[in-house]
Amino acid sequence: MILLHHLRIGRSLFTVWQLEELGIEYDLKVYHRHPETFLAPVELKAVHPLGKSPVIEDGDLILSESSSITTYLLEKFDTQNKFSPSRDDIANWANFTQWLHYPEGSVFCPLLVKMLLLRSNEPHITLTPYSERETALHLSHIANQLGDNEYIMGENFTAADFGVTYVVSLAKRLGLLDSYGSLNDYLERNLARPAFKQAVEKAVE
Ligand SMILES: N[C@@H](CCC(=O)N[C@@H](CS)C(=O)NCC(=O)O)C(=O)O
Repeated sequence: MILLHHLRIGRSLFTVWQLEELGIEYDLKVYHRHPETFLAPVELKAVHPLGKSPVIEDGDLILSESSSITTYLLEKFDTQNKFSPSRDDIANWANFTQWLHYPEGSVFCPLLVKMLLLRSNEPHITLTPYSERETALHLSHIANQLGDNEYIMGENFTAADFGVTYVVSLAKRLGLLDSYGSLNDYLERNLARPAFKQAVEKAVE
């Protein structure tokens, strides 16, 4: 059975959501952040040298990085291609992988900078313009890709929506969604999914 090392509070909730959507049996091991440093506890370093979450264990396999965990779960459990396109249309599949990796690869960094700036409560000569420019670029890019569609790949929910929902939810928490109506709707739609609610019930105390 898959064991997910789940750190409160953070992106591993979105891995719990995936496990729920895919109907996979799993166990959760819950960790809490240090109340002052907000860092993960050292016990997570015994699981994986980076000491970050999510990490899954599946037999002898220990796997970190949200998007590679998603890829693994799809390869192993999404045999009917319910959440990912088939590779028969290689261009469509490649486009899907682009959206699968984009949230962690490109969007998270400027959001993190924004979060740290909000915590420091002071503008910074280079970081403030960087985070303003880049967050606007990426939120507009996501909104353009969505267009009138409900999901990031079009009419159907796919695994690419897990990571995109995560970064859009973080943008919302940082107060960045006011002028992005379609992203607010997208977020509401995805967080209302029964599997997300189930994940919250199991993984949020
Ligand atoms: N790129 C990694 C990022 C993992 C990561 O930074 N996780 C955060 C939680 S959202 C963490 O464990 N932070 C605690 C720490 O750095 O001590 C992924 O996609 O999983």
